[in-house]
Amino acid sequence: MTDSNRLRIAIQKSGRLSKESQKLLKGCGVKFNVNEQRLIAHADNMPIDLLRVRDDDIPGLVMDGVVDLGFIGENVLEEEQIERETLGKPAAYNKLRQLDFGGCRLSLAVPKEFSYQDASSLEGLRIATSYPNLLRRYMQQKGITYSDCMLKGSVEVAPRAGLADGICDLVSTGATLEANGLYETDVIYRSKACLIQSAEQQTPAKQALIDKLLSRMNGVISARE
Ligand code: PRT
Ligand code: ZN
Repeated sequence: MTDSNRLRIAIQKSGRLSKESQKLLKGCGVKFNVNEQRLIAHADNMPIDLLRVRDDDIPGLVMDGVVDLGFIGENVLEEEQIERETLGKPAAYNKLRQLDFGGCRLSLAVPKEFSYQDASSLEGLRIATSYPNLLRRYMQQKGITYSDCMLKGSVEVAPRAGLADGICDLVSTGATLEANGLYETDVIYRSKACLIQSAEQQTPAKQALIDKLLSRMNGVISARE
């Protein structure tokens, strides 16, 4: 049984957001030790439990009210929100703040040989992506018809493998696109990590703890700007 008096915070178990999320919480004075084998880490000095999960699970855990707070990339958050709205599942949350890590962009990219003039050059292409909802939203705004090819990984090799004409994937330095003979044509979404809270009513004690953490977080982040 989980103790509902303790604040539950979901963080990525391992990956690009994991270390920075833990560092930020520690900077806010939360004392905890992570055991790599364990799903939950209990804070020693505050009534806080950290749930260590795949990043893709974090928006749903917050939107379903299973956890109170979550550290997540805006790209994953918004993709899941559109997905849930389409399926009629709970999709509400409050964004407490954007964070100063996890920066990247979701971009369209095509092979070097492809001649691109503007977004209409993408008409009729098959595009490989792990973000079908954000891609659809962008293409609808531009009035472009396309087909998609859903891949959870190795998106950047899809054109060379003959699975797709182009891709829609996350980019930070651009080295992965370059290494795969692709170039970026359209930035469709700019993302950073953010802290979100469940839309459910909190007890006064839990809300006071959330407010305290947020105020400390604002201090930590502005001190490192
Ligand atoms: O295991 P789990 O499901 O939790 O992790 P994951 O593998 O799904 O995610 P992870 O850890 O790779 O990324 C987590 C979050 O970090 C993403 O959702 C983004 O919000 C953020 N982020 C920031 C990035 C990048 N930068 C990034 N560069 N996520 C992925 N990439 C990948 C991109 O997919 C591509 O393969 O890095 C490659 C491109 O990088 P460059 O530098 O070559 O352009
Ligand atoms: Zn993931």
